[in-house]
Amino acid sequence: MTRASRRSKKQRKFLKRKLNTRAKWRCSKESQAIISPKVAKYWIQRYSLFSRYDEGIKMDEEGWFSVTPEEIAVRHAQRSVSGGVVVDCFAGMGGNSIQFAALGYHVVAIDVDPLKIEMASNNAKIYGVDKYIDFIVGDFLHVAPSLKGNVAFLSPPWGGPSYKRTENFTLDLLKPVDGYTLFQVAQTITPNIIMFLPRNVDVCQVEELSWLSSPPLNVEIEENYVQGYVKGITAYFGNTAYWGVTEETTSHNIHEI
Ligand code: MGP
Ligand code: SAH
Repeated sequence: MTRASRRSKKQRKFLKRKLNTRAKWRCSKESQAIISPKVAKYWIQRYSLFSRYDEGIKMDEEGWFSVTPEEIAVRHAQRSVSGGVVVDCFAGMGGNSIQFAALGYHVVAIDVDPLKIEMASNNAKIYGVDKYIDFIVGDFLHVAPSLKGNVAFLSPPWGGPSYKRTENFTLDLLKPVDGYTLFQVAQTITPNIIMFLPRNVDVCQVEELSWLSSPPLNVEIEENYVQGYVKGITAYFGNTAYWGVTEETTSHNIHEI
């Protein structure tokens, strides 16, 4: 690493810390009743989470740190197979469901927490897409086997913001059960699976998920950025993996988006 790139990384860290401190101060001044200091750093990013935030978007604490940033959710929707039904297996605040619906999919949005489903439904109304989404309060592990869809989208809990403390995030750290089980349950819906995962996830393990199917599924892996910061990794399986694993030089395709 050159001295210049080291310096710019340091500067970026400093700027980030400064912004977070400022966010905490503004939160305590402006929105004491709604925003806790724990979510302050996410609140400052609110328009990248929901561009229509000011129109009445509702969030809870887990929602603040888990919702998929809007431009990444748009990307997920654009990268799905065309048309049909998307099952959003861990719907949360509806960040992904809304963008799938906006692109013309019919969405089945599942979340185990009834309050999250209420918030997701409110948020979908703001985007004018609630009529294209069926909301289900339920446990994905129980509901999935009775569903069929063209795409299964999984953004499960990563164990909270502390996910980044580990250098290599292994799939057994996902919740409510390990990533292998989640993937196998999702396969009862469809082999076309999209998973949004931590940026420090063990990419080899992610690739191995494709071997849970016979013949192995195509897999494609990309990093997702917002304003130059990597926010997560998306793995596309089955027909959602456009480029597949056809290159003889690589066992997986990782590219920056
Ligand atoms: P982050 O790493 O907590 O934020 O989450 P940030 O601003 O990159 O933190 P920093 O300390 O590196 O500056 C980044 C993104 O990951 C969030 O915007 C969410 O989209 C996603 N995310 C984070 N968590 C803890 C979860 C989770 O538990 N589940 C899901 N599905 N997504 C999460
Ligand atoms: N992609 C979502 C964020 C998902 S966060 C968004 O953009 O808003 C993960 C979600 O999984 C949380 O809302 C949590 O309530 C939900 N969840 C946890 N265990 C679950 C289970 N067993 N079945 C369904 N949902 C579950």
